[in-house]
Amino acid sequence: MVNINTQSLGKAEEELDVLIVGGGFAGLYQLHRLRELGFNVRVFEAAPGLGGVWYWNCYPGARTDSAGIAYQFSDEKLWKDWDFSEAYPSGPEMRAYFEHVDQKLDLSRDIQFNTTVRSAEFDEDRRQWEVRTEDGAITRARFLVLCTGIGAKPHLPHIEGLEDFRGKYHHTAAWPQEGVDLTDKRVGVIGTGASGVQMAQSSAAVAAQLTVFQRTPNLALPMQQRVLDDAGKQAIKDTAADVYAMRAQTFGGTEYDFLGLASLEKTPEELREIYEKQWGLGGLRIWVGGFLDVLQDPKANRVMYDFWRDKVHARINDPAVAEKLAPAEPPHPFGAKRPSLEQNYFDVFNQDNVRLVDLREAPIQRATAKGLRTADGEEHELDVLVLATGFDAITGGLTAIDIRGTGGSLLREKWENGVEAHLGCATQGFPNMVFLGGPLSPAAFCNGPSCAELQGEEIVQMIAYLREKGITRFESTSQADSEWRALVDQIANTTLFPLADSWYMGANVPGKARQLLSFPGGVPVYLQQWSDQKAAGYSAFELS
Ligand code: N01
Repeated sequence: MVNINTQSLGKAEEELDVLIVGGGFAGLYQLHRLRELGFNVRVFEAAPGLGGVWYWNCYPGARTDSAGIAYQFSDEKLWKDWDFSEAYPSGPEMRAYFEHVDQKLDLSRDIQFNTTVRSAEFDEDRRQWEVRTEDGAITRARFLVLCTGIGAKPHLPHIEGLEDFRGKYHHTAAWPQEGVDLTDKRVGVIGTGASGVQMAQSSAAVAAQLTVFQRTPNLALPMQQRVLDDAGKQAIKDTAADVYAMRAQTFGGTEYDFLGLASLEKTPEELREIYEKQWGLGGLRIWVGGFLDVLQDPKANRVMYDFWRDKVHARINDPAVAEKLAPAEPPHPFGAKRPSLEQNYFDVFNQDNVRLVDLREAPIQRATAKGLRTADGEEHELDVLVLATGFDAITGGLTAIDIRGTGGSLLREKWENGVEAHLGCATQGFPNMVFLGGPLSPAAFCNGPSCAELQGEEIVQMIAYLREKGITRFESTSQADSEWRALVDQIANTTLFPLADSWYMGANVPGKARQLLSFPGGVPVYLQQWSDQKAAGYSAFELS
């Protein structure tokens, strides 16, 4: 459709049908499928390797919180000769998986690594995006497909005096690729989200002293990790096709779905039995595979919280520490912040070399040459400080790029007071541009590879439709964008998500607009909306 110019990679102006930003699950799916359909397509990836978050988040102990059976592509030629060694794969194994995918699908030949996109500007006359990379090269593409994911931009809180600290400090998402030796070191971890929980587990095993700086307890759930023997690996293959078919039909694009709507219709004994069973199965099941009212009704939520709290208290020797990790009053409704999966997170606080500092009691005052000083006057001496402080999640990867749409308007300015985006994939003023796993899509509530494929396939189909009809420009409308946002808000307000200060709500980054940033209606409802759009010839978009 667009003239192909085969000049050397990125150095001169180059014209593509589709330019994809990001080489994680979503970007790779786009590359593979669009190439299959004959589009001239390329991926720009900032890292030297594949995997997106799995490349950057190489901190010790990183692993998936989704079972490997669902956390991979559904293409049989990829899974039939691939095995994870554990039910929940480690970071290094995820990286090996991406190499396997690359080898099977021959992806790298169309991926430009070490290429950070700085800006993108829509050229109305040519109906193309003009994309500039860090090295100054310009690439033109009819369609810009942004696959930057939910965790592309680390959140680094301001800590007074950090430059004075004589030890090393690293954010978990910018962990040195060569690793950091924590053996016999005094390690401090700020943050108790998924990254902090995993860092705490891995550091506690080797550090001379681990200090966990907790602002909000993590209502973490048992992973129930297990090593997969040959029979376990075969069982995964035997059920793979069914699992992949199921992903489009379950709320979170996972291998299970909610058990029912109303936990409170069960007797306490029945409910306990169900929760015990789910606890034993492990994973996020008890959260997005339990009862819907737990996420909607404060009473049902409290029953769940109390069940969780009893379990945690039973594992911690010191009642005062137990109370900080699992307080009598919930810090927020259960599940309104993303629960992490833990293996021995709570147990490490029984070790002599592990200490919990409650930042609600004594906030961090400043960094010193030796460590961190808290408001109670104590100086916590450290050799390594780990910033497990999360991300400017969901929107950060997009707003970090200077994206200028019609009339030179900047995406980051447009979204300053909140995001409006039709189907969570496109927004008025930014023609021929889509984002995957972005704001107002199911992203945060959807198993990554599932939505990379399910939302991704909708995007592929739409681009193919445009080509078939000879349409060279599409744009969302203000009306479609605001109606979609209203739908997200309306569903959100039936849930308890807005009650927590989470990254789901944009509340973890000071100054960021507060709104539920992911579509909370579940994958099937989301896909139905796409299907309606498709049937109507994508009529909510302006096509020309
Ligand atoms: O980030 P987070 P994350 N002073 O935002 C604390 C995915 N992920 O990287 O809760 C002190 O959850 C902050 O405290 P509070 C997954 O979807 C997945 O851990 O705001 N503390 C919080 O405890 C996950 O949900 C995996 O009070 C400060 C922590 O830092 C998402 O990415 C692994 C602070 C940040 O937690 C994000 O997870 C990793 C400050 N100034 C990530 N600022 C797996 O699947 C922040 N905090 C395994």
